Parts: sequence; C-alpha cells; structure tokens
Amino acid sequence: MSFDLTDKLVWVAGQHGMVGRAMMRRLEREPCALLLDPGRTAVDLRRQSEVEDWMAAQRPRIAFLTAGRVGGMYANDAFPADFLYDNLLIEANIIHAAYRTGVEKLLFFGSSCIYPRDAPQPIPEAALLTGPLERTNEAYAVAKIAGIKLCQAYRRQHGCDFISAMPTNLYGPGDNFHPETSHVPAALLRRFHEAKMARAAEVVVWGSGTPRREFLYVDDLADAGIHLLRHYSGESHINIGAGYDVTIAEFAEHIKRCVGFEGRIVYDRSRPDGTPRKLLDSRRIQALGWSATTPLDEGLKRYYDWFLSNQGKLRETVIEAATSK
Ligand code: GFB
Repeated sequence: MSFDLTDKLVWVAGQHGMVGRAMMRRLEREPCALLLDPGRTAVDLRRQSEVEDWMAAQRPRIAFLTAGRVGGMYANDAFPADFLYDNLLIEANIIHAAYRTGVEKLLFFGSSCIYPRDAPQPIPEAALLTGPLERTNEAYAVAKIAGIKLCQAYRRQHGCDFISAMPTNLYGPGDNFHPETSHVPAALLRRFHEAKMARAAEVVVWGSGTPRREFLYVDDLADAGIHLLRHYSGESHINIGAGYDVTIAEFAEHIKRCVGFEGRIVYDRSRPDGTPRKLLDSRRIQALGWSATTPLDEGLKRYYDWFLSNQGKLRETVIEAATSK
C-alpha cells in the first residue's frame, strides 16, 4: 500500500515543538499543502470546542499529532498532573475532531516510556501493558498509552485510518534547552558548552551514568513519520529507534568531544537514573523499508551547529502549574 499525499492539506499539530518543526521541514519536500498552526491564543488544544471549530473550518485531510506537554525526567516527576491532563485533553480533542471532520489519515506520536520499566530489551511493540511503568514518568506514559488506545478505538469503531508511532529518546534543532525541564541531550549540550566558554574544570551529569538510552536525530524521526504515513495502516503502534543504545556516561563523552570541552565529568548521584535501559526493537519499521540514517556523532555535530547559530533565541520551556489555572 502507498497512501498518497499529493495536493492534500496537512496539519502538524504542535508545529513549534522540536518534532513538529522537523515534520514541517520534511513535509516541505512533499507535494502537499501545509496548514499553519493557529497559535495558542487563538486555539487552546486543551479546549474541545476550540479544536473542533478550528478543524471544521480548516478541514485538514492529514494530521500529524506531535502536540503535547513534554519534558525530561525532572519535569515529568515534578508536574505529573500537567503531563497527564494536558496530554490526555490534547490527544482526545484532536483525535475526536479528526474523526468528526473526516481526516483521511492521522499519525499520533507517543514515546518509548509507554513500556514497562523492566521490559525485555530491545523492547518489542508487544511489551505494551505487560508490567509496571517507570514511576518518574508514569503520568506521561499513561497519557501516551491512552493516545494509542484512542487511535485503535476509532479505527475499530469508526474505520478511521489512525496510526501511532513510538519514538525513542530524541534530540535535534528546536529542542528545549531549559536546564531543569529538558531531556538529557539538550541539558548536556548546553552545560558542556557553557563550561567550555567559562573554562570550568568540570561538568555535572545527573545520576550514575550507567542507564542506557537510544538516541534518534529528530529529522530521522520525521522521515520515519512520512514513511509510516505512506506505507503503514494497522492497529499496532510502531517503534521508531536508531537501533543501538549507549550508557549516559558514553553519551556524555560524545557530547564532551563534540563541544570540545577539556575538563572532567562528575556524577551527581542524588539525581535519579530513571529507567535502567530503553532500547526499542525497531524491526517492524525496518521490515516496512525504513531505517535511521544519521549516526550519533553526525547528529550531535548538526545539533551543536544549530545550537551555536541560535544563541539568544533558544527555546527554554518553563513548566508552570497549568492545571491550577
Ligand atoms: O532525558 P531524560 O530526562 O529522560 O534522562 P528519560 C535520561 C537519563 O539521563 C537519565 C540522565 O538517566 C538521567 O539521570 N541525565 C544525566 C540527565 N544528566 C542529565 C541532565 O542534566 N538532565 C536530564 N534530564 N537527564 C524521559 C521521560 O525519560 O524520556 C519522558 O521522562 C520521555 O517521559 C522521554 O518519555 C523520552 O529517558 O529518563
């Protein structure tokens, strides 16, 4: 099968986030039309009637659901109400409105944290809901699992061609560089860079350095998203990974080398490690004809070049207590 994008109006929900921006860059090479996000003040994606009215007026034919509240392990742990509430509302509103307005195909992006903390490695899609989740990101994981189940339910009950993809840990242009709420790639890139500029003797890395993570360059993810849209239609979510993992200590060494920092690395063991290992089994997407192409050092080089040329306008998402508003 090959789903055709020609002349179709495509909406990337969340097009100002890292994944949404990468999707927009990738879609510029496709023969489709791109719908610009209405902006948060015009349409709050957590408000059902605002989403329904906007989608009914714009009538996108294809939707990529990248919008959501995201953050690293500290943000997930500190703001579970926001992560659960915002993500549940955003995905339920968009998926339901997509059904009501006859969206032909929708791709929902989840996260590798949907899997049990002690899932077998590499993690197959079938590991979903087979064991307890990692405590620090349980709220976000439950919301993302609900998104998968929404796509499946609308497919079963209404015949909607809604699919979902589970990316591994991501990095790339447009990342959130807030020192506390970011994921490890942005936190370390910034910290090593600032330490180099300040000629500091050491850089602090959270935790023990022993957890293992798989890192995917965000433009590879966007390419996988287009590939799945074209070539996949089914109930199961599909993993998207790079195919190999590294320890956080090894990852810190890669960033240190990329930035050119010459001091020491020290570990702050008062900070949690989170899940011990998260490596996705990406054989299903590989069988569909897609594999990641950006090696880690090449991706990090592009990431750092982007960081250097965007000094002064870096995104630093401060997570505030949205649910108390
Ligand atoms: O990227 P990160 O916050 O996400 O942390 P998770 C990954 C690992 O890096 C953990 C270590 O073992 C951290 O202890 N780490 C070292 C750091 N230094 C730092 C630092 O300065 N900042 C951060 N943030 N980590 C997230 C979930 O889990 O994965 C999300 O919380 C999402 O829900 C995302 O699913 C993909 O991989 O642990």
